[in-house]
Amino acid sequence: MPKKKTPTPKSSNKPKFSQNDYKHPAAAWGAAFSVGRVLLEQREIVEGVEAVFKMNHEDGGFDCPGCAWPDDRKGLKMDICENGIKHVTWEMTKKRVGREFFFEHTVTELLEWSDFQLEDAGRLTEPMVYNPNTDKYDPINWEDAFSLIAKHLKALPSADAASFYTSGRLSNEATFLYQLFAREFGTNNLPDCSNMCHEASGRALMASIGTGKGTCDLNDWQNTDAIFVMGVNVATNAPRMLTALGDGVKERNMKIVHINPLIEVAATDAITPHEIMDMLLFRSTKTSSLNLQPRIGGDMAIMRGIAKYLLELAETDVAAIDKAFIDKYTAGFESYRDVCKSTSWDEIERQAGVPREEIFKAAAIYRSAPRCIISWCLGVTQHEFAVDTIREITNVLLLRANIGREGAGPCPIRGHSNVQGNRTCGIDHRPSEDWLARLDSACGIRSPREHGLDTVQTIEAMYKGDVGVFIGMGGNFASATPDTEYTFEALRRCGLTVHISTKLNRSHVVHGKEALILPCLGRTEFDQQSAGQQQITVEDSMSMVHLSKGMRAPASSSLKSECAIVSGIARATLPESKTPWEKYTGNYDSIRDKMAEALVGFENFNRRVRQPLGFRLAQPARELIFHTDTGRANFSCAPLHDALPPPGKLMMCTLRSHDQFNTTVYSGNDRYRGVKNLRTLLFMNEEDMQERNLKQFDFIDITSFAKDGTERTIKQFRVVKYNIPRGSAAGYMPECNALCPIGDYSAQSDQPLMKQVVIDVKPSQAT
Ligand SMILES: Nc1nc2c(c(=O)[nH]1)N[C@H]1C(S)=C(S)[C@@H](COP(=O)(O)OP(=O)(O)OC[C@H]3O[C@@H](n4cnc5c(=O)[nH]c(N)nc54)[C@H](O)[C@@H]3O)O[C@H]1N2
Ligand SMILES: Nc1nc2c(c(=O)[nH]1)N[C@H]1C(S)=C(S)[C@@H](COP(=O)(O)OP(=O)(O)OC[C@H]3O[C@@H](n4cnc5c(=O)[nH]c(N)nc54)[C@H](O)[C@@H]3O)O[C@H]1N2
Ligand SMILES: [Mo]
Repeated sequence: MPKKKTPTPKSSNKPKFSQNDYKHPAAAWGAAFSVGRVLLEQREIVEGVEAVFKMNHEDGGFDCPGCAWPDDRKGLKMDICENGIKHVTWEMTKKRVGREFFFEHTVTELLEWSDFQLEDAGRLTEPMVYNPNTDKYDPINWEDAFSLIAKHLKALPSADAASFYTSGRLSNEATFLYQLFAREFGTNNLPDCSNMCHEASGRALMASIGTGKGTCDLNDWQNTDAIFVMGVNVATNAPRMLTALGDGVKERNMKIVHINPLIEVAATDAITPHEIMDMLLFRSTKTSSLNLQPRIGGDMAIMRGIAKYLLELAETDVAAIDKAFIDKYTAGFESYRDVCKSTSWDEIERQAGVPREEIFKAAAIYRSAPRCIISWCLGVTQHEFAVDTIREITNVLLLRANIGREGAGPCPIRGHSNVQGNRTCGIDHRPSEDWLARLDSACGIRSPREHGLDTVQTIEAMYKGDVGVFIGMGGNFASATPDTEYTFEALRRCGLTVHISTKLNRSHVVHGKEALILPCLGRTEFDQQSAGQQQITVEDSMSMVHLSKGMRAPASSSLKSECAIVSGIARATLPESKTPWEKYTGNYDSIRDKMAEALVGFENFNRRVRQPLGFRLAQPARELIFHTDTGRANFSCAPLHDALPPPGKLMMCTLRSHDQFNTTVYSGNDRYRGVKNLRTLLFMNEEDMQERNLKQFDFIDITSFAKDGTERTIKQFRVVKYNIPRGSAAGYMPECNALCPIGDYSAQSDQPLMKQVVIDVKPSQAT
């Protein structure tokens, strides 16, 4: 069997590490202290606090660049969170990475730095170009940088030999220009972070209800009777959701069912940070009615169990399912009922890893709730059969008409602050004909029709030499993607890599033969253009589009906005272009006027987005209009898939610690899981440890087993005992990405299997 060895990834381990049980509610004072520390370390205590008060507010301010949870912008609550504050202060740091920095450090030297050290160096201040003679980055002026990109792009054998990556931070306006440029240049190669994130949600919901997005808004969250929280670490990754959970329990006795192999802190109790009295009195709210702890990948079995319970119950309790709704609005119910009937309880229990009595309890809560929302995030999406699982979630919702009315519906919790808007505005490697035709007629271009490359396909194409120019608009492609060594090699084979970034990261030091770093404005900063100060727009997880306006002086006078950078590249590459790039850059209203023509739902964009709360994009499924093949909401009837790891092996998921934002690592701590100063770890069930003769904190080597038979090993990690089902294990991204095989992506969603890695663990050999 071929073996691949990957070196131990860099970590930000400090010598004194530890782990204890965390016994306090989520948010609360620990959150406040943790914020204080980050503010202090970034030396931003005064400005940081000021910025936070402006963030997410109805009367202006900037949209929090953290997660995509909608803002409660009614001015009543200061709906901010610890991690949002960390995120903003991280961007506002006073530290700078200018030409002196690059003069002092070779790229080879920087490669040895940890992810934390690279980003902590500070904000990038001027465009830099790689010099192979000195192995250092040298300053370059903007026009020369644009010309270098144009030279490489024009020399390619075809437009499809370039790939244009997006991270979900980009504004709607920058996104629109970016995809317009890529398509005018001649390719649909528009991979993005959502290819690793919620691609499965989009495809499942599209097939089931004819929209790629969830149907809920914040009002629904404030008016529901039960919420299922599947595979989300709420207190860390969507902390403002704690407000909705806490308020629901306090105000309406709302039921909350958590489905997660790990009992995350929000699955016990929480103090919402804006409730000052609760904070002062340490008054917490119990934010869980029931915790189910499935094995990794056991979610579909749980949903199937709930459906089976309801269908069995419906024989005596006619109100258990809503037959009138099913008859009027759905298709495929009979087949689904048959599938549920033929799936045995034994099989459901075996796949879920949860006894049927527990599933009955969840089903009973679901049955008793007049209105229910099911929400999910990566714990559901990053699996082989995620599309089937999300369709099963929708099946369960359809059985009780939990869609198209207040307080009910499917609700994917999106990741990056504008990842949903990016897709709406055209970051899609598989655009539909209708979408392209409308773009073409609005913009006077002829877009290519052939589908483009997604994230994994881009890596494979770079590795094979089919893609020679990589442009990353935000993000950290080298670290965020699977199969670290393979991806590094793929990037190094490119003729040119370009990164438009705010901070130094791994993708700048793992580069192509030629390489550029182009520094851009952050969301907190003024964006001054010829027509004055500009605002951008974003779309949150619940389809609300609103304005965001920077309020601080830029980190350096040489920074450009993302819109200006795209325009600069476009002007240099397409000198004959009829697109008014300069006009667009001068005044973003002119971009929005064009978007109003090109995008469905953006009519009168400039006017509507200036309403105090912005506007909500129409959701046909919410109005019970289903743009599916049948014109109805479709039940699916997939068989239950095998979620068990092979005998003797473990199933590993990769996840985030509390002190990181994707590849941005703020510290080695994971407060709610009780971990200090340790990131190169693997959480394991105690009995699985004993079986392998492992004690707490022992050094281990972890080997993953790919579908194609290849193996990858990371060394000198430490094992940490954790409350996780037997057979399941968890480690951090991006340290564990070296274990995610490039070829192991879902056949349904094309997403890399970042929560479904078959591994085994051995004590490390003495070194
Ligand atoms: N502070 C902070 N906020 C963030 C981010 C961040 O890194 N930091 N990232 C943003 C982005 S881009 C995204 S996509 C989201 C990510 O938000 P999450 O999806 O919460 O991210 P992860 O840390 O990957 O956590 C996955 C959760 O799924 C659980 N899980 C793992 N496997 C399974 C399974 O098989 N079934 C179930 N039911 N659960 C499982 C894990 O225990 C964990 O609680 O957060 C966004 N918000
Ligand atoms: N193993 C494993 N891997 C994963 C995941 C997982 O759960 N497990 N999750 C996946 C998911 S859900 C996602 S979304 C991806 C994230 O993938 P990416 O979006 O590619 O990565 P980030 O870490 O969010 O990007 C951080 C960098 O963005 C740049 N940046 C920050 N703000 C701005 C800005 O305003 N403008 C610009 N231009 N740049 C900016 C900074 O330079 C910073 O270093 O990772 C994926 N990778
Ligand atoms: Mo994400």
